[in-house]
Amino acid sequence: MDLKQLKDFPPNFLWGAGISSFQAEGDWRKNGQGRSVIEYTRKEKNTTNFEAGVDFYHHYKEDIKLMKEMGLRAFRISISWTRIFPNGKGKVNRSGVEFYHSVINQLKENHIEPIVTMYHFDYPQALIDEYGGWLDRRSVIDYKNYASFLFNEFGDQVKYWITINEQDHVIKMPDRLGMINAGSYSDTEKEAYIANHNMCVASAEAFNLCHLLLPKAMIGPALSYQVYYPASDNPADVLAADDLSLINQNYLLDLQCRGEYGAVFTKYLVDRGIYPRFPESDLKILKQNCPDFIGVNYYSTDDVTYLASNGKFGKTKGLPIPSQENGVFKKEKNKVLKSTKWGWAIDSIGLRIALQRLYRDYNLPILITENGYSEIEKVSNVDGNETINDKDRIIYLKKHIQSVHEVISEGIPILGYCVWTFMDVISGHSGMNKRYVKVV
Ligand code: BGP
Repeated sequence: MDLKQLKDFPPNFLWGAGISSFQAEGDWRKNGQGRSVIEYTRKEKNTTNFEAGVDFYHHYKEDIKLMKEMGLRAFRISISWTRIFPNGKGKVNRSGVEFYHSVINQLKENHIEPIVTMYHFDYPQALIDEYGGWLDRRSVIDYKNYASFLFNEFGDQVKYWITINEQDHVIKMPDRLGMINAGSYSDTEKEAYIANHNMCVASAEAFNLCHLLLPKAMIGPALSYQVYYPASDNPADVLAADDLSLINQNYLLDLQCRGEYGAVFTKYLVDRGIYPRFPESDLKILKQNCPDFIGVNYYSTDDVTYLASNGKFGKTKGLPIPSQENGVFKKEKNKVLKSTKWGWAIDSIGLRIALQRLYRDYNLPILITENGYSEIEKVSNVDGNETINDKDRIIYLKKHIQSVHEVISEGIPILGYCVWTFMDVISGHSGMNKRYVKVV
């Protein structure tokens, strides 16, 4: 609906940007850093790997100075678990700890609020080698110990914590779970939901620890949240859009914010024989320990039609995130919205819908942990100066921020907005060509 008047953004609104350790830092396996699954992750053809990153490790002081000049009030970093514990647990690498102290101090000195993600895709390879990582219950203990170390070490400086980045994606990407030889998601669905369960219990343990040790801090997950539109007014498509929203994202928030699998999701897992086995007491842990906010990575929306089983019940297609599942849904191209070169629909109203739905369903403050526009930048010469025309990105950001402004005016508590990103980091799958910032 149109709003008659907009409220001001709150004075303490976290106007920020974000990066992740593996995309930005570089300094690969130097200064004591251990191996992570990222080293073995599927890489698109002809793309850069993450070895050098964009050298944030050596340039963070200059970078933070630039952030200050830009007026950033918050910066989301992720801590590389294997810089702290090269083997995922046990012996601490002091040089890694000092690096993050220095980054956080530098941010604080420049009046930029650090937002710290504890694990952003780069899971310790040593834990995979030892017991299979998230597929084994021991992963919960190791994550809890890692979280406890971070809270004790950095807790006096860091107020905003993010437990796991995009768990909803990680469980559907076998290589990020350390299953290097896994063929496709459909081969490994059972494992995905075991990993998902362990991650949820680990997160709940971290929420609990954070609340005990750092009562003034706030902690929450960051998930990739999309809006799914029915591609037609056929009720079967409306149901498919709801179903996809449940099996891709709401299932996770139901577990983390309500401590329950939910009736429809339980039936989905049981029908496919992939409901994980776990002790009954886990549900108590989940119910008693909920996040203080929801972090949202929002880029685009999708249209959805119903896809009949046709004798292939539960068969999925599309990697790493399925684009269809027989008996549930099939994604379709939206006829109204434009897309980026990577096919992501550009939809600022979708962000407003996403924020409204999240607040309606979970009644928690929301932090926009990622939002941004990717492009293949073309340098052109204007009056003897090399420049890039990034008009489309400016429009994208303005419109998305307008949506945030509208939901704030509707009374929905939004803690901040972190653009992806401030620096020219390497894309998760598409190397250096996919850019989120203008570089000249
Ligand atoms: C999110 C990740 C980020 C970042 C972003 C953009 O899923 O949390 O790490 O990569 O997507 O995606 P991409 O780099 O593939 O364009």
